[in-house]
Amino acid sequence: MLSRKQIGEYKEVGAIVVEGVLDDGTRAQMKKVLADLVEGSRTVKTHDKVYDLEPGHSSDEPRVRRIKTPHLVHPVFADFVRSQKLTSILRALLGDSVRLHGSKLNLKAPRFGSPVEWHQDWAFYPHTNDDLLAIGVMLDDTSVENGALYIVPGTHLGPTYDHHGADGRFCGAMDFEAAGLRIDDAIPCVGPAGSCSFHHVRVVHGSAQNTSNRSRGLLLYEVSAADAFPLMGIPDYDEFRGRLLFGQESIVPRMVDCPIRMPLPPALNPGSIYENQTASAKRFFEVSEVAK
Ligand SMILES: O=C(O)CCC(=O)C(=O)O
Repeated sequence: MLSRKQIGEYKEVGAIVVEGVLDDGTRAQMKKVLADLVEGSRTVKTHDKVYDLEPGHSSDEPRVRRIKTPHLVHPVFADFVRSQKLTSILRALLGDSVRLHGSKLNLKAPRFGSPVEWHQDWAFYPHTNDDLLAIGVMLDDTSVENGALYIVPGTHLGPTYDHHGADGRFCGAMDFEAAGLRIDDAIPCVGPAGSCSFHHVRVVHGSAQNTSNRSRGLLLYEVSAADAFPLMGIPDYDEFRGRLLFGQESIVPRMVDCPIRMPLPPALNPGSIYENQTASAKRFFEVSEVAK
């Protein structure tokens, strides 16, 4: 499924986009499940185990920002991450044994879908080695206008930046300018619906508000080499084991020397990244009145 060139690009840039990974039938099924979930949010008043809500959400006008852990919400999302096409790509990028770390589905509805401030996933969940990545499954045609994910090439080989701009507490966002990064260097992960982006756990990324009249659904799976162990611990070992996608489990963590900052003290506003980032002293992406 992946050429040598694509694997080389992933290693050098820190991200690639592969078209045609999700078939139209499964995508239609996912969109239907999603539409039903959004409809079901009319009775939901505040963030819960399934829903993360946009500001202004109401029963008359449901505004859902994220479906949390979709692989636990509906089998269509649990099955796809184990599909043959996807696992063959993961094998090429992460090796023969791979575990699911987590999943989320960020919606970005037309006009008001929220931005996600610049960050590195590694700042949220450091492991004993950095063979981790996030898969972004594009449920819609994705362009700059409807809020594509931007990455800064090569940053997966650099420092782990401070994500503690809330009086020293973790806030899930970094100071892009203080880090010496330039917006002009960032590149969008765009593609037709059914494409998948694969971004390294240490690459700097973020995305703007959806300013178009088209939705932008991005189904994210976070995955790791099976011998990468989370430094924040394993609350439930049986649950951890159950997330092995393929290959062999191991109790021998592989350690590599790479820069780590712990997400501690924990976020003032716990919950999703959107909530964590509200405590950040600085914001880089604009939010229009309609989205406030
Ligand atoms: O939905 C997006 O555009 C960005 C998602 C992301 O980086 C995250 O949720 O960690």
